[in-house]
Amino acid sequence: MALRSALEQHGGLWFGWSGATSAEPATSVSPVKHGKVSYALTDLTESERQSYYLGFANRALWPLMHYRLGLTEFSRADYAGYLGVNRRFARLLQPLLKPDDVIWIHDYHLIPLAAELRRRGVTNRIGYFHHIPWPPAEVFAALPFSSTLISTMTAYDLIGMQTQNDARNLADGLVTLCGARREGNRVRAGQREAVVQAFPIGIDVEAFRKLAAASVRAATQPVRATTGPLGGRKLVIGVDRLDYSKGIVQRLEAFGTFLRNHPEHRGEVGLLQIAPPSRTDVPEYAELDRLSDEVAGRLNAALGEFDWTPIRVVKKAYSRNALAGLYRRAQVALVTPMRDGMNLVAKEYVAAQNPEDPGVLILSRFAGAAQQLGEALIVNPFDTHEVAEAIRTALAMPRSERLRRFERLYATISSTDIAWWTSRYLAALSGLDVPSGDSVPPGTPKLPRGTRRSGSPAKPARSSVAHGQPRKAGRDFDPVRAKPLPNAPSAR
Ligand code: GDG
Repeated sequence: MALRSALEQHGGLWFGWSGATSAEPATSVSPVKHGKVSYALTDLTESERQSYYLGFANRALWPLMHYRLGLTEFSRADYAGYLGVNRRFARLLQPLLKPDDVIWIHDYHLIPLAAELRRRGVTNRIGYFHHIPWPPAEVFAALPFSSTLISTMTAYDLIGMQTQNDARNLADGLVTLCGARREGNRVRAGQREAVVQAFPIGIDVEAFRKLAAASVRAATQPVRATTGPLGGRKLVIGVDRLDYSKGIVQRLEAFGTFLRNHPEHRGEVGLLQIAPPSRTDVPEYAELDRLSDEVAGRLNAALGEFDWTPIRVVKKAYSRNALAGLYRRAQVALVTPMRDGMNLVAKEYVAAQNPEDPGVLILSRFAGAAQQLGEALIVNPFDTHEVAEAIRTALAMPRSERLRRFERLYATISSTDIAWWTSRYLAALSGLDVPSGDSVPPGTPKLPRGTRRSGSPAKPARSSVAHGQPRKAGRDFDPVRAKPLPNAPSAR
């Protein structure tokens, strides 16, 4: 979604896997134009899907990047498939490139693509963005051929990571595993030099805020349905692809511990976990599917009543509209991945809140988002007791404190929204110096429309960053004194 808006704005060519398989590998690809964007899609063969996508990308790189060595399944055949598909993509893409094209490559499925393009003589500027964590060099080194694979990163001019921690880990890896030299955020290897920098991804805050408010106003079906049977009950929400990195099973256990330790909350609150299945062909995901059912079933049987089910796990995808309304309806969001590149659900939950009566975000310290969203209740997802206590604290939090935290969080997500991310990354990819950092840029924080800062007239929010220009320092903002306008929406 982030890339679609960037491409529609600037125009360009989208190249990638169609998501389908065909019997023979394609030898060429013909772009199809829709508006300002051309799409060049290619199928994989079934054997490429198995080795490249399900195998190396999702059973080796995904767990490794999420620090899960125990789940990392390496096979030489899968690695060969991964390199082969990247080589074929380079062959298909090269004839479509124009000399002044800027090339933006996305995520861990395509790490060696720039190196393959360079081998074919492509000299354009090429950037890479890595959506998931990058582990410390000692963890990455456990992957066979780790030095060869990481060395292909030096074919990029710009490498974008979600956090400074990830950028540091990658730069360390390039130094220790392939003898690169580092100077500030530049890494040199042979004739090449790459900038390695954090670009924390954001969301379209304003659009999501509107979607959530409209969804609750219109009482869309899932919102109505969770409001009905829950009656006056409070709602704790979790939304994640069914993936072991998201900590869903540990979260269910923590909710059970909360109800055991605080029986006065039984019957008063329910956890709704939306968990659309993903990568169902990968055995580790099938096991997670089974385990999450087992844990939810066990806890519901032990703690539930005939008229109250403490945990609902729904394994299907809902519309974005419904999701936005549910976020706004929920008093608490549990975003507790064991490790996550960023986690957009955390940002969506904040964007969706009613500014007059906001809910509380509980956030894992191991989500990239925790580097920016320090006013959430930050927890260690490995500590069931700590998460259980955070649920209690969130449910009991006075409105004044919820407002104070929410205003800071909202200011952060809106000043580092998707337009900020795109413009910063594109500026850096065009060779401009962009200030480093995954914290809020200095400047006046934005608040949801309808909220007015104490002592200052209501005025329209300033637009986000301009390419690499330092922002002017804003006046200090005291969120405790902030007062919403009387006509701000109040319905949850
Ligand atoms: C990777 C990195 C990084 C979820 N359920 C439904 C649904 N969703 C949407 C959410 C959110 C997105 O999917 C999930 O984004 P996350 O960021 O939480 O996680 P990943 O899918 O693992 O994404 C992650 C991200 O890339 C971006 O760089 O933040 O760390 O792992 O937008 O709302 N959407 C709909 N129905 C659902 O049931 N419509």
